[in-house]
Amino acid sequence: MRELQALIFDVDGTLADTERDGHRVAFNQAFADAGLTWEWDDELYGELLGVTGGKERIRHYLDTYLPDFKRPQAYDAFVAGLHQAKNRVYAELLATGGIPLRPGVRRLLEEARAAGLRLAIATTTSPENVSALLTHALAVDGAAWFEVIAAGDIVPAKKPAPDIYTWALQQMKLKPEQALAFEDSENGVRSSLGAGLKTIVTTNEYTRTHNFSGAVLVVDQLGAPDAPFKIMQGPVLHATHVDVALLHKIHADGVPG
Ligand code: XBP
Ligand code: MG
Repeated sequence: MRELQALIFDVDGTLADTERDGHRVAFNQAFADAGLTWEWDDELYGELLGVTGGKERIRHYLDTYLPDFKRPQAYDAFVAGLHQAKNRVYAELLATGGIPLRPGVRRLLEEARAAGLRLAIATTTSPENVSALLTHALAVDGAAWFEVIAAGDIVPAKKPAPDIYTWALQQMKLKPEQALAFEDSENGVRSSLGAGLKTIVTTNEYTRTHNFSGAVLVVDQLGAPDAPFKIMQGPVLHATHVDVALLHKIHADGVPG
Protein backbone atom coordinates (compact mmCIF):
# COMPACT_ATOMS: atom_id res chain seq x y z
CA MET A 1 0.00 0.00 0.00
CA ARG A 2 1.35 3.38 -1.02
CA GLU A 3 -0.50 5.40 1.60
CA LEU A 4 1.58 7.73 3.79
CA GLN A 5 2.30 5.89 7.04
CA ALA A 6 5.44 7.35 8.56
CA LEU A 7 7.64 10.40 8.95
CA ILE A 8 11.38 9.98 9.38
CA PHE A 9 13.33 12.87 10.85
CA ASP A 10 16.97 13.81 10.78
CA VAL A 11 18.09 15.31 14.12
CA ASP A 12 20.94 17.81 14.02
CA GLY A 13 19.84 20.94 12.19
CA THR A 14 16.35 19.55 11.51
CA LEU A 15 14.72 18.96 14.90
CA ALA A 16 16.94 21.54 16.59
CA ASP A 17 19.84 23.87 15.80
CA THR A 18 22.27 21.69 17.70
CA GLU A 19 25.42 22.37 15.72
CA ARG A 20 26.78 25.90 16.26
CA ASP A 21 25.77 26.33 19.90
CA GLY A 22 25.74 22.64 20.81
CA HIS A 23 28.16 20.19 19.23
CA ARG A 24 30.63 22.93 18.17
CA VAL A 25 30.86 24.41 21.66
CA ALA A 26 31.18 20.93 23.15
CA PHE A 27 33.97 19.95 20.74
CA ASN A 28 35.92 23.08 21.71
CA GLN A 29 35.43 22.40 25.42
CA ALA A 30 36.61 18.81 24.98
CA PHE A 31 39.71 19.98 23.09
CA ALA A 32 40.53 22.54 25.80
CA ASP A 33 40.01 19.97 28.58
CA ALA A 34 42.43 17.65 26.77
CA GLY A 35 45.03 20.44 26.69
CA LEU A 36 44.68 20.98 22.93
CA THR A 37 44.64 24.48 21.46
CA TRP A 38 42.29 23.60 18.62
CA GLU A 39 39.39 26.03 18.24
CA TRP A 40 36.57 25.41 15.79
CA ASP A 41 35.02 28.80 15.08
CA ASP A 42 31.62 29.25 13.51
CA GLU A 43 32.96 29.49 9.96
CA LEU A 44 35.41 26.59 10.20
CA TYR A 45 32.70 24.42 11.75
CA GLY A 46 30.46 25.15 8.76
CA GLU A 47 33.16 23.66 6.53
CA LEU A 48 33.78 20.72 8.85
CA LEU A 49 30.08 19.86 8.76
CA GLY A 50 30.69 18.61 5.23
CA VAL A 51 31.93 15.47 7.00
CA THR A 52 29.20 13.72 8.97
CA GLY A 53 29.95 12.01 12.25
CA GLY A 54 31.92 13.58 15.09
CA LYS A 55 34.78 11.07 15.08
CA GLU A 56 35.05 11.30 11.30
CA ARG A 57 35.01 15.11 11.62
CA ILE A 58 37.94 15.14 14.07
CA ARG A 59 39.98 12.91 11.75
CA HIS A 60 39.12 15.08 8.77
CA TYR A 61 40.19 18.21 10.68
CA LEU A 62 43.56 16.73 11.51
CA ASP A 63 44.13 15.39 8.00
CA THR A 64 43.14 18.66 6.34
CA TYR A 65 44.09 21.45 8.74
CA LEU A 66 46.77 19.95 11.00
CA PRO A 67 48.60 17.37 8.88
CA ASP A 68 51.75 17.83 10.99
CA PHE A 69 50.00 17.05 14.28
CA LYS A 70 51.86 14.11 15.83
CA ARG A 71 49.22 11.43 16.10
CA PRO A 72 49.32 9.38 19.31
CA GLN A 73 50.07 5.67 18.83
CA ALA A 74 46.59 4.65 19.91
CA TYR A 75 45.04 7.03 17.40
CA ASP A 76 41.59 5.43 17.25
CA ALA A 77 41.29 5.51 21.04
CA PHE A 78 42.52 9.11 21.11
CA VAL A 79 39.83 10.23 18.66
CA ALA A 80 37.15 8.16 20.40
CA GLY A 81 38.16 9.66 23.76
CA LEU A 82 37.87 13.20 22.48
CA HIS A 83 34.51 12.38 20.94
CA GLN A 84 33.20 10.86 24.18
CA ALA A 85 34.37 13.93 26.09
CA LYS A 86 32.55 16.13 23.55
CA ASN A 87 29.37 14.13 24.04
CA ARG A 88 29.58 14.49 27.83
CA VAL A 89 29.77 18.28 27.48
CA TYR A 90 26.99 18.19 24.87
CA ALA A 91 24.73 16.23 27.23
CA GLU A 92 25.35 18.82 29.95
CA LEU A 93 24.45 21.62 27.51
CA LEU A 94 21.20 19.88 26.61
CA ALA A 95 20.36 19.28 30.25
CA THR A 96 20.39 23.03 30.87
CA GLY A 97 17.57 23.26 28.32
CA GLY A 98 19.71 25.58 26.23
CA ILE A 99 18.81 24.06 22.85
CA PRO A 100 15.13 24.27 21.91
CA LEU A 101 13.33 22.50 19.07
CA ARG A 102 13.10 24.44 15.81
CA PRO A 103 9.86 26.33 15.07
CA GLY A 104 6.96 24.07 14.19
CA VAL A 105 8.67 20.83 15.14
CA ARG A 106 6.64 20.17 18.29
CA ARG A 107 3.42 21.15 16.54
CA LEU A 108 4.05 18.81 13.60
CA LEU A 109 5.10 15.90 15.82
CA GLU A 110 1.98 16.30 17.96
CA GLU A 111 -0.26 16.52 14.89
CA ALA A 112 1.37 13.50 13.30
CA ARG A 113 0.92 11.42 16.44
CA ALA A 114 -2.72 12.45 16.71
CA ALA A 115 -3.21 11.48 13.06
CA GLY A 116 -1.74 8.03 13.65
CA LEU A 117 1.41 8.56 11.58
CA ARG A 118 4.37 6.50 12.70
CA LEU A 119 7.52 8.44 13.66
CA ALA A 120 11.19 7.55 13.32
CA ILE A 121 14.64 9.12 13.51
CA ALA A 122 17.52 8.67 11.06
CA THR A 123 20.64 10.47 12.21
CA THR A 124 24.40 10.41 12.21
CA THR A 125 24.66 11.33 15.86
CA SER A 126 24.51 8.79 18.69
CA PRO A 127 21.36 7.29 20.25
CA GLU A 128 22.38 8.88 23.59
CA ASN A 129 22.53 12.35 22.03
CA VAL A 130 19.14 11.84 20.39
CA SER A 131 17.53 10.71 23.65
CA ALA A 132 19.04 13.61 25.56
CA LEU A 133 17.73 16.14 23.04
CA LEU A 134 14.24 14.61 22.93
CA THR A 135 14.03 14.32 26.72
CA HIS A 136 15.08 17.89 27.40
CA ALA A 137 13.60 19.73 24.40
CA LEU A 138 10.48 17.69 23.56
CA ALA A 139 9.13 15.80 26.58
CA VAL A 140 10.30 13.56 29.40
CA ASP A 141 9.07 10.61 27.31
CA GLY A 142 10.10 12.28 24.03
CA ALA A 143 12.25 9.37 22.83
CA ALA A 144 9.22 7.07 23.12
CA TRP A 145 7.33 9.17 20.58
CA PHE A 146 9.59 7.55 17.96
CA GLU A 147 9.08 3.92 17.06
CA VAL A 148 12.60 3.58 15.65
CA ILE A 149 15.70 5.60 16.46
CA ALA A 150 18.26 4.81 13.78
CA ALA A 151 21.41 6.52 14.99
CA GLY A 152 25.19 6.76 14.94
CA ASP A 153 27.37 3.75 14.25
CA ILE A 154 24.42 1.36 13.78
CA VAL A 155 25.35 1.37 10.09
CA PRO A 156 29.02 1.74 9.15
CA ALA A 157 28.43 4.03 6.17
CA LYS A 158 27.14 7.38 7.45
CA LYS A 159 25.19 9.98 5.47
CA PRO A 160 25.37 10.77 2.56
CA ALA A 161 25.13 6.97 2.22
CA PRO A 162 21.45 5.91 2.27
CA ASP A 163 22.07 3.11 4.79
CA ILE A 164 20.66 4.79 7.90
CA TYR A 165 17.32 5.56 6.20
CA THR A 166 17.18 2.10 4.65
CA TRP A 167 17.82 0.58 8.08
CA ALA A 168 15.00 2.64 9.64
CA LEU A 169 12.60 1.58 6.87
CA GLN A 170 13.56 -2.06 7.33
CA GLN A 171 12.93 -1.87 11.07
CA MET A 172 9.48 -0.40 10.40
CA LYS A 173 8.78 -2.90 7.61
CA LEU A 174 7.94 -0.02 5.29
CA LYS A 175 8.73 0.74 1.68
CA PRO A 176 10.21 4.16 0.93
CA GLU A 177 7.03 5.24 -0.84
CA GLN A 178 5.12 4.83 2.44
CA ALA A 179 7.14 7.50 4.27
CA LEU A 180 8.52 11.03 4.01
CA ALA A 181 11.91 12.24 5.23
CA PHE A 182 12.83 15.56 6.84
CA GLU A 183 16.35 16.88 6.41
CA ASP A 184 18.40 20.08 6.65
CA SER A 185 21.60 19.37 4.73
CA GLU A 186 22.90 18.26 1.37
CA ASN A 187 24.48 15.13 2.84
CA GLY A 188 21.19 14.35 4.55
CA VAL A 189 19.16 14.80 1.37
CA ARG A 190 21.56 12.63 -0.61
CA SER A 191 21.06 9.96 2.03
CA SER A 192 17.25 10.11 2.16
CA LEU A 193 16.86 10.39 -1.62
CA GLY A 194 19.30 7.52 -2.01
CA ALA A 195 16.97 5.43 0.15
CA GLY A 196 14.10 6.36 -2.17
CA LEU A 197 12.32 8.75 0.20
CA LYS A 198 10.53 11.90 -0.83
CA THR A 199 12.23 14.59 1.23
CA ILE A 200 11.23 17.92 2.74
CA VAL A 201 14.06 20.26 3.73
CA THR A 202 14.11 22.95 6.40
CA THR A 203 17.25 24.99 5.84
CA ASN A 204 19.37 26.64 8.52
CA GLU A 205 22.26 29.05 8.78
CA TYR A 206 24.81 26.38 7.83
CA THR A 207 22.87 24.74 5.02
CA ARG A 208 21.01 27.59 3.27
CA THR A 209 23.32 27.45 0.24
CA HIS A 210 23.46 23.65 -0.08
CA ASN A 211 22.29 21.85 -3.19
CA PHE A 212 18.90 20.33 -2.47
CA SER A 213 18.02 19.17 -5.96
CA GLY A 214 15.64 16.27 -5.80
CA ALA A 215 13.95 17.46 -2.60
CA VAL A 216 10.19 17.81 -2.99
CA LEU A 217 10.01 21.00 -0.90
CA VAL A 218 12.65 23.29 0.60
CA VAL A 219 11.50 25.83 3.21
CA ASP A 220 13.32 27.92 5.79
CA GLN A 221 11.32 26.36 8.65
CA LEU A 222 8.18 24.27 9.24
CA GLY A 223 6.33 27.49 10.04
CA ALA A 224 3.09 28.32 11.81
CA PRO A 225 -0.15 30.09 10.85
CA ASP A 226 1.13 33.35 12.37
CA ALA A 227 4.79 32.80 11.38
CA PRO A 228 4.75 31.47 7.82
CA PHE A 229 7.56 29.55 6.16
CA LYS A 230 9.48 30.88 3.14
CA ILE A 231 9.55 28.54 0.18
CA MET A 232 13.06 28.30 -1.29
CA GLN A 233 12.40 25.46 -3.73
CA GLY A 234 9.32 23.55 -4.77
CA PRO A 235 5.75 24.27 -5.80
CA VAL A 236 3.90 27.50 -5.09
CA LEU A 237 1.84 26.65 -2.03
CA HIS A 238 -1.12 28.46 -0.58
CA ALA A 239 -0.01 27.39 2.86
CA THR A 240 1.76 29.04 5.77
CA HIS A 241 3.20 25.94 7.39
CA VAL A 242 3.92 22.24 7.02
CA ASP A 243 1.08 20.27 8.56
CA VAL A 244 -0.24 16.73 8.17
CA ALA A 245 -2.73 17.71 5.47
CA LEU A 246 0.05 19.27 3.38
CA LEU A 247 2.24 16.19 3.90
CA HIS A 248 -0.51 13.94 2.56
CA LYS A 249 -0.81 16.15 -0.51
CA ILE A 250 2.95 16.21 -1.06
CA HIS A 251 3.11 12.47 -0.64
CA ALA A 252 0.31 11.91 -3.12
CA ASP A 253 2.20 13.98 -5.73
CA GLY A 254 -0.76 16.28 -6.09
CA VAL A 255 0.91 19.23 -4.42
CA PRO A 256 -1.67 22.02 -4.43
CA GLY A 257 -1.05 25.01 -6.67
C1 XBP B 1 24.82 15.58 12.02
C2 XBP B 1 26.20 15.16 12.18
C3 XBP B 1 26.72 14.78 13.49
C4 XBP B 1 26.77 15.91 14.51
C5 XBP B 1 27.60 15.54 15.69
O1 XBP B 1 24.01 14.46 12.06
O2 XBP B 1 26.92 15.09 11.20
O3 XBP B 1 28.00 14.28 13.30
O4 XBP B 1 27.38 17.04 13.92
O5 XBP B 1 27.20 14.36 16.24
P1 XBP B 1 22.45 14.47 11.56
P2 XBP B 1 28.23 13.20 16.62
O6 XBP B 1 22.17 15.77 10.89
O7 XBP B 1 22.37 13.28 10.65
O8 XBP B 1 21.62 14.25 12.80
O9 XBP B 1 29.44 13.86 17.19
O10 XBP B 1 27.51 12.36 17.63
O11 XBP B 1 28.53 12.47 15.34
MG1 MG C 1 21.16 17.27 9.86
